[in-house]
Amino acid sequence: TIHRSERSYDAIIIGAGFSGLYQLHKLRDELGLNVRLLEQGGGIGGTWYWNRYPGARCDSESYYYCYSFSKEIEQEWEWTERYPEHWEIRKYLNFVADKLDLKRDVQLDTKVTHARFDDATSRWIVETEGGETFMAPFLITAVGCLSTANVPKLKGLETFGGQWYHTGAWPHEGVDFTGKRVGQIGTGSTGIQAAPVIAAAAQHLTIFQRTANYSVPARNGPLSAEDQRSVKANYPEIWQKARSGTNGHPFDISQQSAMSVSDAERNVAYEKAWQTGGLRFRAAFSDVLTNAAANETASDFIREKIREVVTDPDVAERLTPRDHGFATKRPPIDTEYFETFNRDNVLLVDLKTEPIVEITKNGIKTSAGEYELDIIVFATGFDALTGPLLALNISGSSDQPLSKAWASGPRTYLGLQTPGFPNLFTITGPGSPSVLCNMPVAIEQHVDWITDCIRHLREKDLARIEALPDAAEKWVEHVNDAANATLLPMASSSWYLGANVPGKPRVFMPYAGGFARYTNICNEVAGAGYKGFDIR
Ligand code: NA7
Repeated sequence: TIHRSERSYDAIIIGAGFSGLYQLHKLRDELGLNVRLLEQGGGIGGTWYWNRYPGARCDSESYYYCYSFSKEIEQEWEWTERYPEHWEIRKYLNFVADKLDLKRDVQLDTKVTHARFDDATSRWIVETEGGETFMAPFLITAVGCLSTANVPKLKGLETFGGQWYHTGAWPHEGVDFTGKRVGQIGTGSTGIQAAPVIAAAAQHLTIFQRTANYSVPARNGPLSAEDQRSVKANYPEIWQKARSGTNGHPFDISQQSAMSVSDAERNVAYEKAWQTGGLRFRAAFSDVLTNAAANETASDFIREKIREVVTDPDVAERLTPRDHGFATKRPPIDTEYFETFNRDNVLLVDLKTEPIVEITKNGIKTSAGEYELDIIVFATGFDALTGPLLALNISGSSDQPLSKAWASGPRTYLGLQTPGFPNLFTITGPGSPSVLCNMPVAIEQHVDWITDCIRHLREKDLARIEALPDAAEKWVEHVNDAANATLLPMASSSWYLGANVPGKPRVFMPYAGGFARYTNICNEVAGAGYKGFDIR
């Protein structure tokens, strides 16, 4: 049955963040396609539409956490701080969308509930919560990697008498912490950003920590006019550097092994990197992420810093990470995180020694007793990478559900396509390097590749492209090999492995072989007529 509301397009994009907006621009303005972008939020911004928790800020530096495809945008836009806060990123994306007149093809408040590939017509049929149906030969997901909130299923949460919030779905009107007793669960990147800001506003903050974490000072601050000028004059080199490295950040990683220098020299290098701050700390030596002994030197340096900053030795001890090496989980960066534990109104609860028993009407009960709270903040992360895709209820050729194809972990080719799901492209999908990269640089590469691929198909009058099972098999193997060449799979509680979500298959999901290497592989595949894909 054909519904009156059924509408046909050349391509449907899901998600209006960095990925979806750029993909819309490329397909519409370069290929001349008729495109509809569906977005569940009430505004554009993707992840940054939802992540408005106190202290929410990007860990990539503002001058390169942005698009590189337009010189005009690059020159016109002015960032205010070294790291952009959530509102500034939304403002930027709105600026870009207005400039390129993207919003007329973006449909907000539209949640996709199902997407099904119709073999007979080689088209995707997309259904929304509002009962609309959209059809297009190409479906492109731009749903992000860290967009499906993970709220732990704690006994009694429904009985809690106060308010609770997940950081990734923060109320737009904000939360007033004045005079409140707040409990925060989680000490990942998000919790580490939020805690100092909440502590400053609330009457009292109790931080419930399961795994102690490393963090490096962000050293945030305003950008001077001089900084702006110099960045704008040097963008070609900045982007060139970002694209030719391992992680899409335009800074050099030292060529020197941490094990090739004396203890004193090593400390000088780490101290300098500590003062520089942010994700650049990792770049102090070449082998921090590949050599366990080298990694231990970085870990030790930070452990020592924690002991220096935190005045109560017992609290410092509980804050000291021991069960994983620095940056084997995504390394947080902070503004006065460890200092926060020196405040009189902040208490650390170590869930390794006193696990949560249940949530009560009055607060959180651990094995050691009850903590009375007015507000609980879940900084408990996301069902990363696969979560947002599985939530779309995608079924491919022969009605095969994606959940079944990925039952034992995601299996993609290049992170961009999955066998059995023709004409479906997954921007920043599992098996791509995106989450280990400065995201916009990775996104632009994915989108450019997808656009070239669709251009190729249309020029050759081809209707269908599908990753071959064998190519995906080999890619998954390569993703595993690349991960095993690093220390990253060793952090057993990492979301890279899906370990933060109970019951999720433990598979190392991101491609850790390096961004430049990944780009070369993608280009080779395309250059060889889309090797590893079945094209009809
Ligand atoms: P993360 O990095 O996944 O951190 C989540 C935190 O929440 C982490 O400390 C977890 O402890 C903790 N957590 C998760 N579930 C529970 C339960 N059930 N009980 C207690 N504590 C729990 O998420 P973020 O939002 O901080 O950051 C996500 C990414 O966003 C980040 O990596 C950047 O790329 C941007 P655990 O370590 O698992 O023991």
